[in-house]
Amino acid sequence: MSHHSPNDLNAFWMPFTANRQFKKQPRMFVEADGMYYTTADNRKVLDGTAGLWCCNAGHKRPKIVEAVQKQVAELDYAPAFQMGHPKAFELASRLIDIAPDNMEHVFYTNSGSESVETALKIALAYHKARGDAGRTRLIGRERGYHGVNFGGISVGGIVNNRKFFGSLLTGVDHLPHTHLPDSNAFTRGQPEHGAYLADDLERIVGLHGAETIAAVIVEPMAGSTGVLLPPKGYLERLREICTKHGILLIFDEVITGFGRLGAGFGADYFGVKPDLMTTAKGLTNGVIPMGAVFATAEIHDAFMQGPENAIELFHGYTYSGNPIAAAAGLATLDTYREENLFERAAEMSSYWEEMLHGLKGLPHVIDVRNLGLIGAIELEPIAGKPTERAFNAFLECYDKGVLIRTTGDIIALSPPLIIEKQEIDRIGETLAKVLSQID
Ligand code: PXG
Repeated sequence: MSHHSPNDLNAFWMPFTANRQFKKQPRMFVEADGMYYTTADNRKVLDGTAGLWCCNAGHKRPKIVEAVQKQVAELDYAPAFQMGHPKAFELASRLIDIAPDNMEHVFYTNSGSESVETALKIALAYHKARGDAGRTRLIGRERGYHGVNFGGISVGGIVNNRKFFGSLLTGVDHLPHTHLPDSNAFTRGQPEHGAYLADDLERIVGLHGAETIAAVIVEPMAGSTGVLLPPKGYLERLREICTKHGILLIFDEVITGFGRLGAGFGADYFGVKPDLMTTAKGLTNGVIPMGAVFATAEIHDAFMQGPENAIELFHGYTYSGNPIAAAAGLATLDTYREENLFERAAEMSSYWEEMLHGLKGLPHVIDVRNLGLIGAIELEPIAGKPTERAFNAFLECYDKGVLIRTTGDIIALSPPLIIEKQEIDRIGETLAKVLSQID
């Protein structure tokens, strides 16, 4: 098959990309299959990142391809409001089957960012529906990533994602992040130190009054900021304090959902139950945009009052529960189950951990972190040139046929859950070579 690259790249303003650098030296994928991308210059690139943490079953999976093809030819679109179609209901039931057991309802969105906005709005409206309308504050965390819409960047804590965009939501406060390199560097799995950081929520409650706080939102494991793991006991403590004060706990599981940690969801892996859970990405294996917010019966039922013909929640999207996305979601769940991919991720995680921690001692490496099929290698930044060292590692790895992600000077890895041991070896060998070569 031949692939033509367009010779004018100017019109497309690319997201979260160094546009001018990219357009001078474009990196184009034209095909994908299993663990590998094919580039426009016909090279195979091993996918060390599952696309952007989303293609958990790998690429071009036959069931998913077929389901999408079939669905688009059968029912392309059905109105999302006041009308339904069977697959959206079937998928919701299937999602509830695999979700933590306190989750009983699903609200569809089209992305992680929309799932976050949806969960924050549900939290606010829930308290109002119960006559507790004074609870309007939202608490996020430093270095948190909750997508790029206004609610998400307000509760989020990544400085560059916030500081260019005005005053954001009011009534937001932040917990401290959980990165303690002095005590936790090179820990395998969850770090020992830092559970006390959750107690900062008590300080925030003391400052504002619990009766003003609607919800706390955190990633059970912070991905985008460079893989910051929850210290042992930290999430349990957050849960305890939220429950004590009637504050809803939202887990943003956009990355940790659908097997990434070797369990269905982060909530399962850590054994801590949130009140709301935001997901996207792995829900459809990244194939069709779709997100879902999971809610407890208690939250859902608080809305189900008043006249039966009245709308209970004034929220939703044209593409909520879109038929093609729902078909992709169903086939994705089939694929995860038939191949036991969540269990597989758990089984592979110790081999994965060995590979990552084998990189300790290489030039520039100041920390290695891992959990499930996630890994991070933190590099010492080049003095005066933050991000440059990691970005060079990214370019070198790409040349050598391995796709990695970088954020700041942190390399983040999150391969499809179908990865084989020799592919883990290949990632390790490539990183070792590149880290020894680059400045
Ligand atoms: N919440 C979390 C926890 C996320 O990780 C979003 C919300 C937003 O999802 P959407 O679908 O709106 O992008 C995310 C997305 C990276 C990377 O390389 C991470 C994300 C997206 C793109 C790149 O770290 N996370």
